[in-house]
Amino acid sequence: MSNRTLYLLLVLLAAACSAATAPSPAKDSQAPAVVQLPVPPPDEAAAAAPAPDDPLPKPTPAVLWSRSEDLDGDGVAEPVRLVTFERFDATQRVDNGPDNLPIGACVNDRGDACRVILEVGAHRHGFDLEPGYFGDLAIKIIDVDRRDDRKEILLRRRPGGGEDPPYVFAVARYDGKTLAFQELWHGWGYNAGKATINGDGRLVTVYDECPDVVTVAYRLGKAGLTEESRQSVRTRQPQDCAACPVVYVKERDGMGRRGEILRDLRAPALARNQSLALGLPARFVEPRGDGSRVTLELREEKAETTYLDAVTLEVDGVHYAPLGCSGAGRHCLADGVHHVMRQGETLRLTFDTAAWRPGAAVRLWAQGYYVPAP
Ligand SMILES: [Ca+2]
Ligand SMILES: [Ca+2]
Repeated sequence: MSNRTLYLLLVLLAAACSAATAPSPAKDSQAPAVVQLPVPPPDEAAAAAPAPDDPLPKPTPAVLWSRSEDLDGDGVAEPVRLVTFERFDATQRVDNGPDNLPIGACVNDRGDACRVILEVGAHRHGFDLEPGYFGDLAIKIIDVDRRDDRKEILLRRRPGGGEDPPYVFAVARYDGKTLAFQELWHGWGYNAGKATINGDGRLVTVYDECPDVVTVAYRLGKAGLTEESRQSVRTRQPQDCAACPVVYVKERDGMGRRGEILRDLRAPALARNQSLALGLPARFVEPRGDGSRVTLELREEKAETTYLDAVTLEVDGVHYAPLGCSGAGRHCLADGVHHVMRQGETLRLTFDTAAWRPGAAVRLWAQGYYVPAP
């Protein structure tokens, strides 16, 4: 018999004896009968009666960035940190600019978001990064208005699930009592997005959405940044832009834009099979019976006409045709018969695939071309 079994047996015997021999005293009116119990070996004592406040080791966040800055203008510097409990790939992408943190992508089992926490003193604000090849995060202290004593924090992120995604900005402010976090509007366009300040209380973002450039000016006030103006100026001819149908995937909370397909294939002679990696599959692959379902849309948003010969979805190396395609069909088979999409038109496609395996790559393939329409 082990020590443990012996101990439990003795406890049970002691309890049974006390119940059988002693009339139960009214609780709290009398001191309870003291029963001597054998003391179990120390390791078993811990297992049998864990202390209720037994502290579990707390995970320590990784510090991605830290500074000491007087943000609220009271003459005392606040500790400012960006921390995370996630793991990051520290490979720095050269196209992400010199001021970004060395974060190539965040790595986690969920595969749909990485949580980062901005700390100013005891105040915290958590926000998500979209992991992926283009995932990015940059942070710096800025002074939007040199005439006040305060400083602000500019954060730049880049959704990693698409291809050549834009840069997305947010501004955090600390007034000594609260930490406010404000997302700014962002446009689209390959690698688009710049934010500038010159200390006069304004912050300006510029997005090159070829053929137009969108400039948004904000003014800093008590309630944060308020949009002051938004201008869209045509700077190039549509036929000079790399345009093509935009790919959206059906996610839990709507359609998520993922990039473009048939990029740069702007003439019949350039027709070929081209693919777009669809990152963050955890967001859009729906379990369905023994398999999975993916729903996506191709939208012709620009002044052009797309000629789509065939579309397939590749999951884990296997190509799937859209539902409703059995052999021939305008966008089902690469046979020179095209599905034609004009500006404003959408083609919704559903794919039933084998069960998705976490970590498997998902890629959309399209055969075809487009013709710009000025
Ligand atoms: Ca301060
Ligand atoms: Ca200031």
